[in-house]
Amino acid sequence: MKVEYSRHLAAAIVSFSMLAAPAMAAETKIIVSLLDMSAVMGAQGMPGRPRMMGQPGAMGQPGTMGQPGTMGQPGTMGQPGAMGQPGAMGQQGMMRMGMMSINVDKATVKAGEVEFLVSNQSKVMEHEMLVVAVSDPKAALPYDQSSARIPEGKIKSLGEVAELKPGTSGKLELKLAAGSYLLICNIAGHYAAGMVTTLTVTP
Ligand SMILES: [Cu+2]
Repeated sequence: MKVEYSRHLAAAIVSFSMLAAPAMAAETKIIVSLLDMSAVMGAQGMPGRPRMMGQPGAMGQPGTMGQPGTMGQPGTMGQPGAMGQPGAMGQQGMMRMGMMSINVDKATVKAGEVEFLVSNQSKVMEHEMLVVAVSDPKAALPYDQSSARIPEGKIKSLGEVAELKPGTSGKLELKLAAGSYLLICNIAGHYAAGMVTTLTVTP
């Protein structure tokens, strides 16, 4: 009986230590959040962006942004249809400063299999995520003003989670070599509105 007990105890210790150990040989996972103001306002007090919409009068009508679904209705943004139209973005400092964004839970990962778990946290808008290999992450990507998009033929896109509806999510697995990458949303106007972030892959 004593032997039996010890064996169970040993098994318990082994399984506990496996639980406690860092995930072995598991591929790297990156949690990617696609955000706009509807996402931010929907999650009151979201860490990192508490005051973005807190400026009185910034949106013309304080309070209207707190109600899900108000974005995208003509007039509530102060400029009917301003979002997504080429040229409308970037003329207001606030819009440039994170009106839309891509957040990652880690900005540096090791080379190898990487799984992107992408969730569109918008309440009202489609977003997507492209993984673009770049030589210089600080250099601007080629940009087509007329469509307000990155011409995808002129960049090295490795893959994407395309056109996620509000509140939905998707996955993308890539084998990434060491180097610099950008994650972008290439829905019209969204890159210019801030939907770009850097991912560094180390050897
Ligand atoms: Cu987007």
